[in-house]
Amino acid sequence: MSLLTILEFPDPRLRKKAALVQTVDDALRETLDNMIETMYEAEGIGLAATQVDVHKRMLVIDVSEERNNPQIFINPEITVLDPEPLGHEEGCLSVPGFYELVSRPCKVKINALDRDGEAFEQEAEGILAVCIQHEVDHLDGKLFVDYISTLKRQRIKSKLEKEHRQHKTAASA
Ligand code: QAP
Ligand code: CO
Repeated sequence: MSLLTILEFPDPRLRKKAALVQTVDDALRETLDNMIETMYEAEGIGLAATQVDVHKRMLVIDVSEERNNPQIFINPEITVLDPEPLGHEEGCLSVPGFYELVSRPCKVKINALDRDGEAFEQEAEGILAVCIQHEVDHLDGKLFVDYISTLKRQRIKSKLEKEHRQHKTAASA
């Protein structure tokens, strides 16, 4: 297994729309395993393929306390079961160090394929519902910062751009 590089906002590649997965094969499973390893190493609860510059509709999530329940969703489709807004403080491995309150439907159903390419259906509430909606947004080129004010988003963008410049300078010094 190997760690993948996580793209950071405002990288334009985070805005690409991911394509449907046509076949679930060993190569795809290897990428998914690398995504799970990358998510654990970065101490995240969710990671979408878009974030590692793979523009296929798949994502990994582990919202368990013990960090031993990785879930894979290939070609996920969300149906809202209860539109009642649930407000949750969100962060993102692609927006490191920033957290903002975002409201989303509180209960959803997900239809997806598992690592064997078998279709399954799952209902989600609470943090899992938030996380799945956040990750599926990535596959459509959307980030949680798109839900906050332009001013806040601009501030986050400037701070991360400054960090990225400093890292580049440090690397070449
Ligand atoms: C999406 O986000 C999410 O800034 C997954 O320094 C987040 O795993 C869904 C992370 C919150 C629901 C609620 C962020 C790690 C992880 C950071 C993540 C950081 C280190 C974010
Ligand atoms: Co994210």
